[in-house]
Amino acid sequence: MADPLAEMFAGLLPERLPEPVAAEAYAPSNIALSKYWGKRDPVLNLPLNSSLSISLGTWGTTTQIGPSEQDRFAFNGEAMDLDAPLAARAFRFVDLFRQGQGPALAIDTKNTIPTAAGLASSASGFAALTLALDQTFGLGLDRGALSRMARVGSGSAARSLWDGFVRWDRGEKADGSDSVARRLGLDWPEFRIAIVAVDTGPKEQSSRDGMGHTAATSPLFPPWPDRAEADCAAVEAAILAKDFERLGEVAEANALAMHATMLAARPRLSYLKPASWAVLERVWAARNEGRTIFATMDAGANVKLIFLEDEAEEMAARFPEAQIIAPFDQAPAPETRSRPPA
Ligand code: 2P0
Repeated sequence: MADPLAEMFAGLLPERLPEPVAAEAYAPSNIALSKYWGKRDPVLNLPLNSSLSISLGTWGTTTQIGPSEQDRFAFNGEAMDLDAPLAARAFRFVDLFRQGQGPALAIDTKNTIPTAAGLASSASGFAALTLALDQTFGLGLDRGALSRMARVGSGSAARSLWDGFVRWDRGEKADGSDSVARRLGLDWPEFRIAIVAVDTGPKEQSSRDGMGHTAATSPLFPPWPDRAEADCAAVEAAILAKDFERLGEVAEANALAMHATMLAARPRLSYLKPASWAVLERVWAARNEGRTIFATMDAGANVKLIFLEDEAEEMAARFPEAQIIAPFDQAPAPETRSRPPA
């Protein structure tokens, strides 16, 4: 088989797909504390470095799939044209599952992330779609296999198959079979994440294009993969030791280093806007005043703050505009992650 993606999915799926049944699945969005930025294989969507995230509890995507006379796609309750970018991308992924066998499917997907938070949702979207496809065909695949599949839809989706802290291992193998995510076996109930939404409009460039452009043109990119790998190990160690200061320091430095690679790209890629920098200045001022609050930023202008519950009052006073998430309080029980509809 010449197509490595078809080969990968054929290796994970049964030869004949069962008839689809109605199914529903939920997956949370996630924020990386140590970032994925750059691919070692753009076809299998394999990362240059490992990354580690925190899942966002009830902020995510619920996807229903059922048999249909023809393919249909609805997003947040509105039917979409199948050649609209979102629907087309979703069905390209569905076609990897269908392997040319083609039972028509109706997909209805809804985000539970407040729109004003301005968070991208490809991570929870592809994770929920993968879980729902597993259910609709009654496959019962293990989470590792589902994580590898979701990764093909969007890299960060590999991490959205679990609650809590999740590490996506870079892996070494050319076929990507060891590039898989797993949950760290530790809860941190006091851990908080706050979203400071400074710009909820469309972003300058998709993450996928931005990553490719940075890797291809930024003179600061070559040292990034090794640095990011070391940061990921340091973030994991800090979480396992529940050393919040160490975690915050490395996570913030890692995000800034990623943005530095983008700023040095030619031409420059600047997701951060003046309002983002203003939030960062407030975070650094808070730290100078002894507060234990750190920042991280992704491929967009919004700033995410991390802190522990004992800083909640200070946080609310200093960042009244922030939306605060308690990822371990709000996490639905694992058995509710993927279920047939009532
Ligand atoms: C992350 N981001 O680790 C990093 C930090 C954005 C900045 O993963 O090309 O949409 O679909 O694999 O997953 C966003 O990139 O990229 C992302 P593709 P994806 O969260």
